[in-house]
Amino acid sequence: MHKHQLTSLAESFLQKKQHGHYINNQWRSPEGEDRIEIVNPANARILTSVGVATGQEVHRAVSSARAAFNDPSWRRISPSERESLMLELARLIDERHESIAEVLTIENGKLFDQARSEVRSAAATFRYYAGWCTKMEGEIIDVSMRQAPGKQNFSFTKREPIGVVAAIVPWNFPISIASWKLAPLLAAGCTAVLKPSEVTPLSSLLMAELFDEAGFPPGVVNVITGDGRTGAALTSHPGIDKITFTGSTEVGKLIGKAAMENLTEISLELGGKSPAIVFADADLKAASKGVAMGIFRNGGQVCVAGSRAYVEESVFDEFLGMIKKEAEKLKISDGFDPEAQLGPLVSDKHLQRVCQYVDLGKQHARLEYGGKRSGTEGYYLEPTIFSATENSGAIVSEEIFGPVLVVIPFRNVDEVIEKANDTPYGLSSAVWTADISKAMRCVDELQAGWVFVNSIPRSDPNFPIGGYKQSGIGKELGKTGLYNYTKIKSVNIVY
Ligand code: TXE
Repeated sequence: MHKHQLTSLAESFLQKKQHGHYINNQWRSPEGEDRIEIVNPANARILTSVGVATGQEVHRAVSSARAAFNDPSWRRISPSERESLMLELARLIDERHESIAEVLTIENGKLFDQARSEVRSAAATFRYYAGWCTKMEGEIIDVSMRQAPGKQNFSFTKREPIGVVAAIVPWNFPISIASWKLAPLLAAGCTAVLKPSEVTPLSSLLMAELFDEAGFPPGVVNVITGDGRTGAALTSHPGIDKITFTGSTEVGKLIGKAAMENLTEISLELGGKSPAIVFADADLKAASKGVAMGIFRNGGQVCVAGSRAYVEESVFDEFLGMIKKEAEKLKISDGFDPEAQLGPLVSDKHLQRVCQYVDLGKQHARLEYGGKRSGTEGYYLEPTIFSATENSGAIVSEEIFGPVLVVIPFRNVDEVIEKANDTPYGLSSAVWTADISKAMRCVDELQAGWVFVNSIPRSDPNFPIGGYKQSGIGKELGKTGLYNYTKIKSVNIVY
């Protein structure tokens, strides 16, 4: 691993042998016996451990969020004061971004530059939603309810915070996904229990104290650690008003069932198998760079990764050659190597899973590039490219969540739209073409929550994200993301 001089904050944080839960603005040692070891994926060394919040601890965190929600110091705070708290939080995140990014690179393996942008983008998301605190609106509505002679209706709706939110986050973008949930829910006036992934809880724990420092009252944001058991205890807790989850479709369905038991509202951002469509008339150089970045960025551990590239037959061989060249150029190394372009996968378990897909792929597709582990320590995999003629088989239909691309030829727009839509997922898509008519047909007919034309899919705080079909329920970010955390009260006054 490349040498990197850690900031003193990250260094002292990482020296702790064990981390507790952050409840009511206080650190609490884990009560149960279970511990989860956190491993550096770049060298497989154990960093530290965290607790697995028990039912009792989950209850304490939910109760603390409930008490904070009911407390006038939060409930009656003015929108502009809430805005100031969020702006201060964003400032603190920016100020500490180096330290949070260092911890993120060490626990997740991602490139340090990308970890820094992730943390800064979280600050930007808090800043964006800070602006919404003062812009919450209801509507005045004309109704026809009959009243006694001389009496009239005055009807309106008001938006209220939904209440206590359980926010469950995966390991691929722990800080930005946490901000996609915490920023809008705080802007709406809710309180939260955040459960980061058991694989990457440290960066969220390092960020936890900033809420206190920014001036949020105790209990507004609580952070508890644990695995699926903690997640299940949290999502089935009757004191939760809303669950927001990002993770696998499989767990999303379990959460949906748990939510129905208590009729808790849910937003789910789940898996994807997103197409990248390249027409022969596209700028092939830009498209090959875009397609490569779309699947190899963050080691392909991206929910919107373009893992199926459909390439028009007449340029198929040429484009495949270009993509292979892009893969060849990638320097595989740990996140602190300033020249690294592809870091390790997040864990040994995940590497094994991705490798199984590579083995399956060899049975029905042609391995064009990569496919092997790289280096002598850590969880590195070469960028991997398959070509296939059939639009089926595990590597074409299942989410791999690694740097594995399958390239498939097509003849015309009808065929490619049918192939691209032939999946249970519908999260994202990319289309590369110089022909606006082809682009607009794809925009209209692709069954995906995101369509990016002539660029790789990228997020923006003001740009809603969320899947069609089995890629999820609801949207995050933008105004829609804010309204996720509100409920509408309809009021009629007779006068
Ligand atoms: O996800 P999980 P994992 C996909 C991707 C990846 C696969 C598995 O294909 O390879 O999922 O990753 C918590 N009730 N995505 O195992 O299991 C868990 O502790 C409540 C796509 O990390 O879904 C963690 O905090 N919570 C995705 C979170 O759910 C439960 C990003 C996600 O874990 C729970 C990540 C339960 N029963 C993985 N079981 C994307 N859309 O970006 C687990 N959890």
